[in-house]
Amino acid sequence: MARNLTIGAAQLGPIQRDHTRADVVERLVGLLHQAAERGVELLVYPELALTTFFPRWFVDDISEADHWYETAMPNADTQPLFDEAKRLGIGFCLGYALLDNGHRWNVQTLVDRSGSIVGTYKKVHIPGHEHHEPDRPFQHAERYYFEPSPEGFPVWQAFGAVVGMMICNDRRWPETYRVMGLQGVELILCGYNTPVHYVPDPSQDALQGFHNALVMQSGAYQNGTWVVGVAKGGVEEGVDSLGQSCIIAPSGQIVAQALSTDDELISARCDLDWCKRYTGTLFDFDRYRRPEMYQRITAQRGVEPTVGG
Ligand code: ING
Repeated sequence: MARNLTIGAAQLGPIQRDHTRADVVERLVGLLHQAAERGVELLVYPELALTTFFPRWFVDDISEADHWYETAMPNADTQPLFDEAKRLGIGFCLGYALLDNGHRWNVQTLVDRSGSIVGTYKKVHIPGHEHHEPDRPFQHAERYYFEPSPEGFPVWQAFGAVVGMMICNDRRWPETYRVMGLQGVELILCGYNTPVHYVPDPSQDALQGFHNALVMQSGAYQNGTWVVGVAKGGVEEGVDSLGQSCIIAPSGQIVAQALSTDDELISARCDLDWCKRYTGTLFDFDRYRRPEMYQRITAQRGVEPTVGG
């Protein structure tokens, strides 16, 4: 018997610096209405879905950036989204910057169909740099603006599934998926902002779409889980970002993909029982994994050469 959940990915086009939260929430609600017409039960928005990707600018005094962070969720600006989603009976996942007791986090909050908060995930793998790098065409100072999560990768029971979350750069790391896979995850929700131009190595620019699909399809297949990747794409404050939001089955196949780099809804009817075809066979972890052979994975961070010199 199939356990179906209709999932939507609400890709966003750019959010410019002078766009207000109210402007953005109007766009989010517009996508929510499209989702309702398609029978979507869970709608996933991108990373930092309420503001422009502000880590592209450096400010010497970080308190000058406080206005980019939410201090509560919901709040006055997002309440219309919470109200409308609840009225329609649609759950959602929303990425934003959170300033909480002096701590700065890059987060996604999952809300169920009755409007209750299921949980908030904090980004674990914070990419980019800590300090101003004036020679760059644009900054990626996430390591200045956000602390790395100390909470790891929890999963939650919601939407009749075991649900986990990850944010942008997290999707490039196999450990992200595996830690959730070891908790029986069936659905991983991921928002991202991926500049097409990778400043440290421009040879990767042409591969951004390939790498995006590569990591999420591999993570889905190797852990027998659905993965939903949702972009904020297009040209934001002069920086071109990848679209290509997609919904990926536990087989690793892409079942829906965005065609634009703008506000665009994609959706799919996802059979959660599809996961078992993988986790119950060739990826039966309990039967086939050899954790005693993987000790380096948690014992060390960087490479420790064992040969050569
Ligand atoms: N963005 C990037 C990603 O993994 C990154 C990482 C860092 C891109 C530096 C470009 C430059 O797609 C986020 N938001 O994690």
